[in-house]
Amino acid sequence: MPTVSEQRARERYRILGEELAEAGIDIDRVKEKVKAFEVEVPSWVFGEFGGGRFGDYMPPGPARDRMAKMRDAAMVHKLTGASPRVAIHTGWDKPDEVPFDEVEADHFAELKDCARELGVDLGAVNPTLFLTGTHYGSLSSPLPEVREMLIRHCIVSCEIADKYAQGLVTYWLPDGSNYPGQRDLWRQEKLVRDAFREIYDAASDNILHLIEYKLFEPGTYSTVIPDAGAATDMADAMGERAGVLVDMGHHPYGVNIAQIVARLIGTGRRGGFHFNTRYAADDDHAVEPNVAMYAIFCELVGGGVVCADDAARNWAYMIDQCSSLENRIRAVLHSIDSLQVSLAKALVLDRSRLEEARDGQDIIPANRVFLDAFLTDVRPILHVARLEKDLPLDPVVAYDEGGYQAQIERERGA
Ligand code: PSV
Ligand code: MN
Repeated sequence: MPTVSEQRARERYRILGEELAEAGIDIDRVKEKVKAFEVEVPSWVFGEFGGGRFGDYMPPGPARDRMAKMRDAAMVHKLTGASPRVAIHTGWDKPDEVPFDEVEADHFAELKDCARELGVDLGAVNPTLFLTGTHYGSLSSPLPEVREMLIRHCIVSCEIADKYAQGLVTYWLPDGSNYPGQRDLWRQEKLVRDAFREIYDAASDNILHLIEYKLFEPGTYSTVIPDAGAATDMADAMGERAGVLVDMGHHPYGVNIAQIVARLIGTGRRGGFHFNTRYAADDDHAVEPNVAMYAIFCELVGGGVVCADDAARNWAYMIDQCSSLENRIRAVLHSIDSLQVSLAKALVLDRSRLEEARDGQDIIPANRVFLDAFLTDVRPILHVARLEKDLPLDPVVAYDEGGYQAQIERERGA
């Protein structure tokens, strides 16, 4: 016997389906795409990383070791059915007893087994290029021994991705400078390019390498890979199996990220996303289903790189957030919900009416068609998709009503 809220969800789905059918949109097809959408969660969101402000405050119940992070990630997947893989950081998720420069791929066998037993798997592998010894840079460090050690670290990360994860490696470098004159800008970039080439040549052909850019932090005057153009250029220089990773929080306010996405897709680049929201002017906050996110999903859907019939066309989708204040599990659940809302909105966009409005060369009608889909309440689609996957209607509510948070706070201490 369906519960009242289930009945209501199905009734609202039926009414919305009739409305969408008038525009020639098949609600069941939209629902199937929403069911198919997957996004990776980062292991680091569940751990002790991200503090540094507010004294030693940490959102309660942080995972104290790498296996506990997998447990939290598995809980998120259990409630959403949408996050079967966990992105890892080689340096943070190695066994504690193994020194950073002695990490080998097989040190990740146990973590993979643990993830699989919990019903998830390892996802993107992130070489950790910003730990001890990298204060003068990582792959562009003026110290050859640091560069060599980190090139090896990246090659090992590729081996981990090949042997124990999905063949996806995502690079973020802390390299940059704080003042004009501090570094020779091109020399610094050249060192990174040469290192990337060495890593690419050493890695198996199965690996997809995605290069992440960031305008600021930790460099305040320059970063070596400041924007999508630089990342694209470096990926092109690296080789065919390299592309660009877009992290929402890494742009200055006002940058049109949807336009960057449109260009990457239009020029046939391989791409990936680190989802978050830009309020932090960095990558800490949970995703909101706002217009910017909707516009991005319109490009991803229109470009056929999300929930594509040909899965090989899909970009890599990951969440990258780690607030020092929010309950992290709840925040990640909220992000996944927000991504599903944004995807569903982009899928109910009446593209033929949009084309007509565009052809009419009038500004406002096209914007109104675009906003029609944004203003559509697509939650009935999400609800029915979840019911059909035996998932709770609202993962955040289900989390708050379940006992997991109290349990981890008890077990792990405040
Ligand atoms: C850097 O700010 C970043 O966005 C990169 O993706 C890192 O891997 C992650 O955050 C954690 O520092
Ligand atoms: Mn990121």
